[in-house]
Parts: sequence; C-alpha cells; structure tokens
Amino acid sequence: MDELRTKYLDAIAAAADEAALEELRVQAVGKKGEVSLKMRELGKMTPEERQVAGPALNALKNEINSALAAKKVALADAALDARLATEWLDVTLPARNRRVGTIHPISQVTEEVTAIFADMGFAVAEGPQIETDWYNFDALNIPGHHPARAEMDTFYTHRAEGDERPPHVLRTHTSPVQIRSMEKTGAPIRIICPGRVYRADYDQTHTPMFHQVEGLALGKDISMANLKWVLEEFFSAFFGTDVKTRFRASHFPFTEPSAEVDIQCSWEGGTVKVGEGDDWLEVLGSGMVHPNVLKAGGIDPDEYQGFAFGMGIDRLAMLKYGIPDLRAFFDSDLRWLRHYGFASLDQPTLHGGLNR
Ligand code: 2U9
Repeated sequence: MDELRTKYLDAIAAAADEAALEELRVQAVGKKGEVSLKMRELGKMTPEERQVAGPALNALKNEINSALAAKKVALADAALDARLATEWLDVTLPARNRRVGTIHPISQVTEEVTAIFADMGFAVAEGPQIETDWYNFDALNIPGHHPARAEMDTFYTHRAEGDERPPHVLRTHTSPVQIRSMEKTGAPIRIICPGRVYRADYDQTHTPMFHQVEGLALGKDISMANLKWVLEEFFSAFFGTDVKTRFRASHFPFTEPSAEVDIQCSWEGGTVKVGEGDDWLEVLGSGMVHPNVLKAGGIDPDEYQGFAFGMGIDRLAMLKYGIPDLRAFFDSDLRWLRHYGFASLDQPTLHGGLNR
C-alpha cells in the first residue's frame, strides 16, 4: 500500500495536464484501477485481516482522490496565470495617433453663409438636383426659344425612344428651389438656397459642377434698398471687415430691374484683398423678381414683390481663403484637403467670429 501511495502521489504531482490526471485516476481508482482491484481482494481475507486492510485502502483511495482534485485546481490556476501573462495590457499607454478628416472649404463657407443669413431671418431651402425643364427654365421666365437656355450649357437626361416628353435636366442654378418654395409656402418668404448646380463647361475658371447660393425675399414693400443693405451686411460679416458694394444695371430673364453687384477690393502683387482699395470685383447677380416668375410660383405680383440674388460659393471660398485654383476643389487630393480643410469642431457662428 505504501508503494501504491508513493507511486500515485508522485505521478499526480508530476502530471502536466488534465488528460494525464484523468489517465492516472483511471489507473488508480477507476473500476479496474489498482486500488479498486485491491479492494476486491478484501473478500478473500480473514475478518481480522479485513479490519486492518479495509480502512487503510479506503484512506488511500480518499487520499488519491484528494490529490487528484487538488492537482486539477492547481493546473487550472497555472493555465489562468499563463493566459493573464500573455494577454496583459497596459491601459496607461497613450492612445495611437489617428488621422482625422477635415471639413471641405465649400462646406465651411456654406455654413458661414447660412449662419449670416439665418441671423437676418432667412431659412435654408433645398430641392432636387435633377429638375424638369419647367422648374429650371419656363418658371423662371426662360421660354424654349430664349437664348439663355442655349447659353446655360445644360446637361440633359435621356428619354426612352419614342418618349416625346421634354427631358429632365441637371439644374443649371438653384432657382427652381425658390419656385418650389413659393408654391409650397407662398409669400411673405425669406430663404436662401445653397447647393450643387451643373453646366457643361470646363476650363480654368469653370467646373461642370459648382455651388451656388441664391436668396429670395418677398413681402408687401420689399425694395432694392433692402437688397443693398442685406448684401452689404452679408459681405461685411463674411469678410470680417466693412465692404462697399457697387450696383451696375444688367439683365436677367428672372429679375426686372436687374443688377450685377461688385465688391470693393485691392490688388497687390497678384493677390486680391476684399474691403479695401478702389478696385471692384464682380461677385453677384440680383434684382427684383420678375412678375412672370412670381406668377409661376403661384404668387400675385399685384400683392407681393421682392428681391432675389445669386452667387458662386466656390468663388467666395477662393476669395476668402486665398485658394488659387478652382479645379483643385474637386480633385480629392488629401494633401490639399489637409491644407485648406477646417477642423470639424471649428463650426462657424456669428458670435464666435466667422474668420480664422
Ligand atoms: C427666383 C427668382 C429670381 C436669382 C438670381 C442671379 C441674378 C445671378 C449668377 C451669379 C454667379 C449665378 O453663380 S453664378 O453663376 N446668378 O446672376 N441669380 S438673380 O434670381 C432668382 C432666383 C429665383 C424665383
């Protein structure tokens, strides 16, 4: 019995894993294990022999079972320690640097323009980029034969063969949004419409897609004087300095009278500065909304009148942030975007100052 005890207790102590332990359990105390076979021999003993051998065998069996259980726990603890050692993590290490994206200058300027006009009571209206020719042209007093249609370099969509309806167009200006807004809410109304517009034109100063913001203010007695105040207020807030404007008589089909608007600037060493000097820069078209356009929007021109204007957002961004090349706006060049882009938490507000 001493031999058996030493044999199994040593083997259990040396067992490397649970499988080895299980094998030892079967060998020692399993149904046909060595200790179990010895217990079967008790029957052949004399009562005196049995009285000594019985308790001793039981004690050995218990001792081996305890050793097996203790070793099992020890092996599990060792396995957990090994796992903890390999999966150890230093939570005090500083985080890895991550590259953050930037806000595109066009998005930034759109937010700035929106903040300034919102402060003057203008809401933002949006509409579809694919329009019917009625909303893009007819409603704006540009009939089929009008030269402005040809001049606009319009992108047309395809109609199925035999479908004689006029094709849809990629909107050439955001003016259709104003028509839709007039239909929806009527007058009085004060909105700006920023968004993408499309013209089939590509050179140093034109891209086939660009961004416009148009404005519309209708009421019982809104005049060109209100237009001039609103625009000077806008340009001064946008460029962060008092900006004079100059109105030149012009012609657009959708406004009468019409004016092109220049802002005061200086030219020095090939760079333009807004709000100083005595040069002028054309930035905007405007006028009093044509009665035909009011009618197309469902508004009575004998009851309401007002002004409208339109300007290029891309152009505004170039002027304010000194961006030289228009086409780079749409190249998705990450180096350009990191250089000219804005921090995402740097949202423009009037009280925070719009300018960097
Ligand atoms: C309605 C009535 C009138 C919007 C106007 C202009 C003049 C204009 C150009 C400036 C540079 C477009 O970005 S640009 O190429 N825009 O000259 N836009 S008046 O007139 C409207 C619009 C909607 C219902």
